Amino acid sequence: MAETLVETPRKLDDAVRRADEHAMRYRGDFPILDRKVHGRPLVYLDNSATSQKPRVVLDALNDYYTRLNANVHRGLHTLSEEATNAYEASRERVARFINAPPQNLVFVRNTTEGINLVASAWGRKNVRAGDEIALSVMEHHSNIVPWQMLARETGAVIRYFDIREDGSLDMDKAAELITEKTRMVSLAHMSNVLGTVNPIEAIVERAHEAGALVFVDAAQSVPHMPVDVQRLGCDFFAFSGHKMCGPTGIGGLYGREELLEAMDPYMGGGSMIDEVRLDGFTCADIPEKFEAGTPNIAHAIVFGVVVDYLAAIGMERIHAHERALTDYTVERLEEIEGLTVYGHAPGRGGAISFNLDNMHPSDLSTVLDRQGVAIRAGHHCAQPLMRRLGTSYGATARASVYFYNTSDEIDIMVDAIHKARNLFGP
Ligand code: C6P
Repeated sequence: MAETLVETPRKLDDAVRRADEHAMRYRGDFPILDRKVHGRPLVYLDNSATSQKPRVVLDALNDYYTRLNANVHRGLHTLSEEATNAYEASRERVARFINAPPQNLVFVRNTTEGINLVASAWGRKNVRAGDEIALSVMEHHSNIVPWQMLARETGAVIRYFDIREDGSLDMDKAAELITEKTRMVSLAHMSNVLGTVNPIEAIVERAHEAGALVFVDAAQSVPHMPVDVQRLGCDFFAFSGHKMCGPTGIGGLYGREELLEAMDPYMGGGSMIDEVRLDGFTCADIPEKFEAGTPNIAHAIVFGVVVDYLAAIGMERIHAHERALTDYTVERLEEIEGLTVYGHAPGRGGAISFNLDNMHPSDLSTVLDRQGVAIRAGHHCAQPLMRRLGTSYGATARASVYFYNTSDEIDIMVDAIHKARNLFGP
C-alpha cells in the first residue's frame, strides 16, 4: 500500500490485501477523504446513507453549469439542443449500466420516488380491495409506506416475508405469501441493515407463476455489485444516484415497457404531454410521460459520468473488494466482547449493523465521531426490522463500506469502539 492510516501489525489475507490495494488506487479521486474531523483523518463508513463523490463528478457538475446550462426538450437554440442531447445520452448510459432499454428508464429523484411512482401510478389502476402485496420485514420505510398508503386507499392487504436466524429471507413461506391474490411483491435487493442479498430471481419465478409483479428496491445493490434487470427478470427496479458516487436528487426507475405504457402518469405538467386542450390532454411517450416539469438536468447528465466511472473501475471488482472488506469487518467486530453483529447471510453485502451491550448506538457513534470515524446510528428507516431483531434501543450502529475503504480504516473504527467501551464501561 502506498500509504497506511494506522500502524497495525495484523496479518491480512490475500483478498483483504487486494481490497486495500484496490482502495488506494481510487482514494485519491475523492477530495473529501483528505479532510480531517476533530483533528483526525476522516474515516468515512456511512456509505449506505450516501457515498462520497469523485472529482470527475464534481468537475462534470461544474462543466454543465459553465458550458451547457439550458432547459431540455423545449428550446430550439444550441444550448437547449446540447443539453437535451447530453440528458438523453446520459439516460442511455445509465440504462446500459443496468442492462435496460433507455426508453424504459425514467429519471426520478431517488429510490423513494421510484417506489412511490409505481405504488401510485400502477397501484391505483391495478390493485383492488382484497388483493395482496408481499413485502418483507427487512424493508426500508421507503418500500413499506408507499404500499401501506396504497393499501389504505384500496383495501388491499399487505403480507410480510420473515427473516431466518442468519438474516436471510425466509423462503419457506414463499408459497403461502405469494398466491393468486398477490398483485405485487416488492423487496430490497440488498438490506441496508443486514446486508442480506435477496434471491430476486427465485422470487420473480414464484411471483410470475402466481401472476404477480416484482418491484426490486435496488438502492443498496446497484452501487455495490453488477446488476442486470433483464437477467433478474423483475418488472420494476429503482435506485439512487447519491449512493453510487453521484449527486443527490437523481435516481432511476426501470419498468417493463408494456407496464410503463399502460400506466397513467404520476404527475401532470409540462414535458409529460403530447397535446393539451381545454377539455383534456394526451400523454407523451415513455419515459417522458413520467418526467413532468423541468427535470434535474444537471444531475441527470452527471449520472452518466457516474456510471462510466464505476464501469471503468468494474462492478465485479468493486463487489470483490467489498466482500473481502465486509468479511474482515465482521470478523474484527466480533472479536469485541459484548458486541453483536446483525446479519450473517451467505454472500452478504457491506452494510454492517451491530450493537454493544449496555451502550446506546448514538453514544457509540458520537464517541467514534470524536475519533474521526463516521458511522450511522439509529433505526436506519427500518423500524419494523429493529423490532423483529429485538434491538434494545430500537436502533443499531452501522458501518457501511465502499470501494475506497481500507482494512486500516476498519482497524481505526475497531480501536475507537474499544475506547468507547472503556469510556462507558463493559
Ligand atoms: N437508505 C440508509 O442510510 P433514497 O433516500 O430514496 O435515496 O433511498 C431510500 C432507500 C430505499 N431502500 C433502501 C434499501 C435504502 O437503504 C434506502 C436509503 C439510507 O440506509 C438512508 S435512510
